[in-house]
Amino acid sequence: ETQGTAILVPGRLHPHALERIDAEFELLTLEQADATLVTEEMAAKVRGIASMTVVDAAFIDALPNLEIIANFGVGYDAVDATHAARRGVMVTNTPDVLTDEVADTAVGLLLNTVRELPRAEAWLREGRWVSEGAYPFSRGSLRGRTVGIFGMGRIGRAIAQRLAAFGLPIAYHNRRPVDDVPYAYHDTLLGLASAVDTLICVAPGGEETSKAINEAVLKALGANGVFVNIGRGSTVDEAALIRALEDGAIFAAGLDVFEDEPNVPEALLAVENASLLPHVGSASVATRQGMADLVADNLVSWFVKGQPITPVPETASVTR
Ligand code: 8YV
Repeated sequence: ETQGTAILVPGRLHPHALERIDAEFELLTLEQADATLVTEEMAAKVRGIASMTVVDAAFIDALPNLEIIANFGVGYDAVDATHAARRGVMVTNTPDVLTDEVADTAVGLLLNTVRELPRAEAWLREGRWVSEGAYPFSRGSLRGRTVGIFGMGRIGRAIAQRLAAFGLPIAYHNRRPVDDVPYAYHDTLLGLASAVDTLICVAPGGEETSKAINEAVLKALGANGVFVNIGRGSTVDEAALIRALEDGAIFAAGLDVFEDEPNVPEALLAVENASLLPHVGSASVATRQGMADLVADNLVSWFVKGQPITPVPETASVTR
């Protein structure tokens, strides 16, 4: 059932995902997900997409026999899932397999931010421990902080569990309150930001959350405020964040994601009170292998059983 079924991979994809798709299906590749690059042969053949790039409505419409888009990543803001649902096209993502990895990264980034650990290591490596003595005491600490989590999904919960074990009180904002968590719910992001001094953004990207972390939210965190983002750069008004860091409206920020990756604004590189990572939240060999397998497994399950493993909510009711 899968042999001979054409799967299109536009842009780059994890090599293990490519290998699996090549072994189980007919693998077609395209430089990028651009509707004008789709040949007549492709349009006739392609029944599935595996990708980690933007898949917009025009690209979906250029493939009339498309049945499924398997997104590499739990965040699928790059895929127009609403349009896919309208067209009866299934969309899958890669939840669960990366939850603990990303939560671990979030805690590491938070510690790096408040305790300046990367700067302290640079101090040692630059020989300054020898020439100048001890690294200055970090002005920040995790001790005494109250944590707000924006996005109480799988990863939000995993972060909350970890930080609760660190002895910190936890509160959260989410579209809806979550039944089975013991943390205080705030029905607005501004309300949450006013109640905490440490805000961790795990919310999905997309229109609904675009620039949700704005000047008012950052101000509400206060001068001791710390903002950590391991969700999507689009969720933050990056210019407002830079101003808040520059003028001391907040204390510090730890960022794994940015508005225009891989381009990080000079102004962010220039501020001392930011810890910056190149979108490595899920990027261990083992976790990326698990994500690649889930992409391939979703395609196999769809074409063999007529059901994917991890459909996104927008397309949960799409059937073959
Ligand atoms: C990936 C991610 O780097 O899962 C996600 O949502 O952001 C990361 O794990 C990304 O999706 C791959 O492009």
